[in-house]
Amino acid sequence: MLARVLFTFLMFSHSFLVYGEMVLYEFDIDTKLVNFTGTTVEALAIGDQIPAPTIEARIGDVLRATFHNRLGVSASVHWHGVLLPGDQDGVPFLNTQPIAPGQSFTFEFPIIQTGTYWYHSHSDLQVQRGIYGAIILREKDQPPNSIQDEIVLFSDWTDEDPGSVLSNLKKDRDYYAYKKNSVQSWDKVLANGGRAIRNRFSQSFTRMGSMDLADIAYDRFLANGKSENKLIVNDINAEQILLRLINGSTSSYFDVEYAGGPMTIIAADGQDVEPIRVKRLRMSTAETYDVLVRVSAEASFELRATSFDGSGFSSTFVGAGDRVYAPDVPAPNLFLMEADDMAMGIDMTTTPEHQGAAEAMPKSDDKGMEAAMIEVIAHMTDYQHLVATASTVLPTQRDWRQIDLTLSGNMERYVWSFNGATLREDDQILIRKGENVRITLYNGTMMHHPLHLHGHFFRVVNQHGDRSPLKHTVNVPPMGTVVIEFDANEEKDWLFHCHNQYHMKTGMTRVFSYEETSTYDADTARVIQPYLRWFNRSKLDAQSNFLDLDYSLSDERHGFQLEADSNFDDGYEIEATYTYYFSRFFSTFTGVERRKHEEQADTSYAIAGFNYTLPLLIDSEWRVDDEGEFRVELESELQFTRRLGFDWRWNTDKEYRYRLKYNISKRWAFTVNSDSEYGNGVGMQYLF
Ligand SMILES: [Cu+2]
Repeated sequence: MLARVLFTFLMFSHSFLVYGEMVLYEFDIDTKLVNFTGTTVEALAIGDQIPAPTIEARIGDVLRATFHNRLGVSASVHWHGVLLPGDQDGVPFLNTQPIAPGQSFTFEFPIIQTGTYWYHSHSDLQVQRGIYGAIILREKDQPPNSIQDEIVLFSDWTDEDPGSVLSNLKKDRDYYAYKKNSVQSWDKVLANGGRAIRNRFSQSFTRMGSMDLADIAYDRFLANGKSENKLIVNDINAEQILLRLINGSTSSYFDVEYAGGPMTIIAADGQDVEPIRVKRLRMSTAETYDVLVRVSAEASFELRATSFDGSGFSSTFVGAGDRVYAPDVPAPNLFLMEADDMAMGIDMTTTPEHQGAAEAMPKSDDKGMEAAMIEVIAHMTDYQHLVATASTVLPTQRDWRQIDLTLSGNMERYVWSFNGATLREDDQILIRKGENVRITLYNGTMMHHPLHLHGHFFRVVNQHGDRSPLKHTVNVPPMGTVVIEFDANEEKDWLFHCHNQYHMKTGMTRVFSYEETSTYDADTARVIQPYLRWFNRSKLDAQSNFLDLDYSLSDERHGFQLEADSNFDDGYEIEATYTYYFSRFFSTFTGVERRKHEEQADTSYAIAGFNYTLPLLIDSEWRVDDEGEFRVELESELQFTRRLGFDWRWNTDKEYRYRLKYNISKRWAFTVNSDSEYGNGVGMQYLF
């Protein structure tokens, strides 16, 4: 169905805004067939466009936007970074009702800020399917001779249904690493030499596991909905234009570089900052940056946004002349990268030195460039260089509330959380209107997390003290600590979450509630978080010497497992257990086992015990049965190459199973095994 787009201005004279205008938008939210890869698939679109049409308004205007949901499922629209009344924020169930199928919703709020922002669905994983667009909020009066500005909205695309992406991540953390050929196997560790080997041992010994940049293998990276995008420079004599960069991806970070020379950052997350010149800019998911770039009548300069795992990029060519390409950004070498490097923002793949001052001098008549700008930052990966244009110090003489949040997760089971608890388990953080809130964010995981607070700007405390920049989204690198502070000047309830949609939906979310005015209902956590549900992670092993079915159903905290194996002759073993996961490293279980060994008769036992991950990432199971028999079992696996792996298990009853596995796809593998009970054999393994 074609979407209707209505765009009118009305004078707004008799109301509370004496100088503003009512800006009206009206869109359908509907499905749309797209073909980004050669395959046609069904996506979701606002106004029949991906990205959605750009919404523009000026400070003092009232924005009234109506959305008609033509989908068979409910939808929502959140205004990312826009300050507005809570009931317009668009988080379903928390502060705005979802737009039910066939229903419409009209948002209406005054515009009280300027800058580059974006809007997107906050329902399910609809962002991944196309429901995102740009917002430009301008000054009341456009300054004379103002420079041409253009949106460049980056995103990531997979032909696969995002719900199935998440189920696959729940089955195996390396599900997409296999597809991307980025499995961190031992052949690569060895090829990278001594330091990589030391890293691997220390990461296994400390049980941290290896560094991970991106969980998902994307089919395309897009800029304004295209792999290759063109921007026309209107004025042939123009020397520079303003690019409003938006990372509207679902879970990608981009390294952005411009072929026409350093970009001058003048705003971050819609807020003005002192201009700085940057050769390569790391953009976390959901951040925006306004940058000035040089243009030329003779050249078409490439703006390249490379996914920071090196798996692909989008190109935007600015201008109409001969093409000038941005350099390739080498894929980072995860084997040589240690957590400290990432926490400090040092990227081992780039030259750490800044460019020489002479080379970096502003071209000819870039007036107004300050001395500080002579320096060009080679690769900006954190916020140390951002300086607000005025003091951002919070009101003095107020109470401070200190909140400590550890970003936590279990990559193996793909559960993400704060302080070890998902939203469903620990939902609210209470604050009071009129206090200053300081949050110390410590990232205890091996991934980056882009954290976003609704309804407020926070200061990201950096070396510039009083002039620490204001942002709405902040990256916390692996093992890194970031301190943010905000003025609690709102009411009711606001979401705080990782903007990696797959992390948000699996638990890394909290609600900031103003004590006196909160309307939060604990039951809503379940509804906000539909992906905190049961996931299946199972394996079938059909071997010449036995058949083994390993079936597991779990949510973030509980698991039910059924393991059955048999040689269909004189031996079998069936074990049914319930597991409670306390942490990444520790879980307890209880259940029943029935087994028969060769000549012996069938016997059944009740069993109970715990699992604990030992250094070198060896899983240990300590169990006792109702006859007082005690058993310890150890198991682990080694990935030699992308396809070739080895796993083993051994227990104190002298039972063992060794298996060599050769993956022909992520789900199917040839296996050769040796089992103490069933002897030797060959067969196939299937992951489902
Ligand atoms: Cu995250």
